[in-house]
Amino acid sequence: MLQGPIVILTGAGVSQESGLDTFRCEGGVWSRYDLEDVATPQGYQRNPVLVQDFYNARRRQLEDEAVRPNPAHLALARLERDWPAPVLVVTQNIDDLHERAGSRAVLHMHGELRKGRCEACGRVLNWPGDMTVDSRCPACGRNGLVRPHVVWFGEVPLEMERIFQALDTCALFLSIGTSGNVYPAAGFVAHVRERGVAPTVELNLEPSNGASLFHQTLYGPAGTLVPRFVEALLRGDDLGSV
Ligand code: BV8
Repeated sequence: MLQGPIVILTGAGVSQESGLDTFRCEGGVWSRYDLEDVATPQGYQRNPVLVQDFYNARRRQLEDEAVRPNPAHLALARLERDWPAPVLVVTQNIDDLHERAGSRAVLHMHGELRKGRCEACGRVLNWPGDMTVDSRCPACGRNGLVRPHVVWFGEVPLEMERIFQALDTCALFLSIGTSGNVYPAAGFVAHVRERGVAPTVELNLEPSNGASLFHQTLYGPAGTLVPRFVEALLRGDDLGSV
């Protein structure tokens, strides 16, 4: 029977049934914006107003009371509560739906939409409302140097040391709702496989770029698959039978 710590990588697919757009699916975020313009430091340098507006729109969407944790988020929070070893969610998402579902061990490797960072004093700030190019840092008082606390392409993801420590000691690696396009997250499954100890499982709507690297793959909407998978895990079922 499977025992020990679980690491769960999530991507935009886990929030899709909560009404948040994914990036690379039909009509996704990158079909409406060029990521070079809104998710790179160069894009921010070129047109900070466009980038601030891009994140303001996504932050406002998160405020919409129709955007709530879905059964996948809730099942992962239940797994953390009921599993007899640590459960760590490593999310590429910048929404706060895992936390709102009740997950407490969550690492946002690409940052958080409802946070800002002052480039003058370095402080990470709670920022639930709009941010502009003139926003004032409440910590140091400087104007115009607050940016979204988000990891853009070409920037170093957050918490990498903690993430690799968890990957190196996990008894199970789950990947949920990610296309496996963005590194280093897309490389986590290969890293776990190199160790050759923990089973690796992909739960997604369709095969990701890294599908062949998973011991087991299950396809369907996360809101249906994840509760079923968590139920089977907690019952001690053989994972192959899920
Ligand atoms: C870095 C900003 C150096 C926040 C994002 C090799 C090694 C290292 C780096 C690279 C490398 N090759 C290339 C790179 C550079 C680059 C990169 O990966 N480029 C890609 C385009 C090739 N990586 C970087 O620049 C990273 N930094 O490497 O620094 C370093 C490396 C290691 C250690 C130290 C330093 C920084 C990457 C972060 C970029 N920022 N976002 C924001 O605006 O949100 S990434 C962007 O894509 C999104 O934020 C998202 O987080 C991320 C991943 O997308 P997914 O979550 O997978 O979403 P996607 O739409 O693609 O897929 C959704 C999936 O869900 C689909 O498969 C779909 O089928 C499924 N789905 C849909 N609905 C459902 C569903 N599944 C289940 N149920 C449903 N209902």
